[in-house]
Amino acid sequence: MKRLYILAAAAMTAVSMAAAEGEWHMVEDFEGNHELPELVDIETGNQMAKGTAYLDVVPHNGVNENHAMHVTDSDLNPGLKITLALPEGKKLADFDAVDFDVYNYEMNYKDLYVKLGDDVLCADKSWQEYGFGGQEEHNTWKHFSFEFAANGSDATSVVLIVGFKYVHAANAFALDNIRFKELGEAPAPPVEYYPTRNGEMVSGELMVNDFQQHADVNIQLPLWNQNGEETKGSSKTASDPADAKNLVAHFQVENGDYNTIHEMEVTLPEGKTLKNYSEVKFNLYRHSGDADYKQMRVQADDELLHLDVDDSGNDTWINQAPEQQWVEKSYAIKKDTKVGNNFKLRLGIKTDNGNYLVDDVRLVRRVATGIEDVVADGSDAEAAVYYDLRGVRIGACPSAPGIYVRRQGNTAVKVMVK
Ligand SMILES: [Ca+2]
Ligand SMILES: [Ca+2]
Repeated sequence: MKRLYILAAAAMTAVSMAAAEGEWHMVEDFEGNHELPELVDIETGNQMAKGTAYLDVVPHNGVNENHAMHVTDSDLNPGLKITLALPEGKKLADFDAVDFDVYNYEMNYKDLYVKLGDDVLCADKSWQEYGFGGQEEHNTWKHFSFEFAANGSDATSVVLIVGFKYVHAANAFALDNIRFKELGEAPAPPVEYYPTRNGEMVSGELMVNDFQQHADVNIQLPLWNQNGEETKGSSKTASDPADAKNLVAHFQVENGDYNTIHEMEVTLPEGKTLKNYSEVKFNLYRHSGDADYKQMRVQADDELLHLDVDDSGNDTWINQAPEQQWVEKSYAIKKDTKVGNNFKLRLGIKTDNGNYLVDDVRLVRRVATGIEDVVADGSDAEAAVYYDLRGVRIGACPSAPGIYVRRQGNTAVKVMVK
């Protein structure tokens, strides 16, 4: 099959526009004012009679004056219970992970326990995984991080308990740098856009540009200014509001110059020129807010194919289409067009305030539709050629009864076969 080419950078794969990982927010670093946490038994949740939680200076990451919450002299299973105010304007539902640092003074082989609100995030896990080992981990900081199921809670504060099981040590641990991670936007699944049909002939229409070859949204598309000046506005591939797998050209401009429209390079199938086609067709979708009553311009290279004008040739500004629905636009190509096999097709609404989509630019194959066409399409051929009244070539002298057109050289006559 002969292919028609649109000169444009075609992305090979549809890439998902994955959102960035959510941001971490420091919720408690124990450097400012804060309430003293409760010391609780992690088994029972009850306040502990024995033990102390106090603000201490514990150097961290080269900061000698760093403060952390220090737990000493407790009974078994001590946990720090802290009510955390979430960042201003945020609620629990905005977060899906919590992390913090723990300093081990002299605990040996102890398992971490973490509870956030009603959710136990860490319990009965081995110290190798979540906790501290022997002497080699005395006087060291460790970082722990837990995801939690995003819940719909509108709460602006939440209770966190961090503790250790079976702690006997007089000098247990210190807690610092409690952070919450904001939900990252869910990565968008990659869209499988439809394959391009550019160059294909369907129902007598040659697909010139369906924009599918770009295989992604936000690909910049060429524009053209009718006065040869700098173009105003932008045209990019976008997803069809009516069909996410369909890519379209999205033109947008504010304070535009009325003279900037789309441009696409077209190479017709071998041996064809523009006069082999009778119409330019494309689909138009006006977004809500696209300025109404503007002029449509369609041209091939420097040859104007269409401009909205009245019978006297004066410019007219008409409603091009209803908002928010696809409408097919169609513009005739004159038979005597001089445009060749390769040209730049320029089309669009001349507007100062545009927000519209174009898709499926195609050319309708010209067919001889009657005697007039047959005659006008005369050639130097010497042999008689017959056509039916629809302009379809019959070949040899027809045998079926009917009226035909016989063309010989540049002369055509109606003949009747009885
Ligand atoms: Ca600190
Ligand atoms: Ca398309």
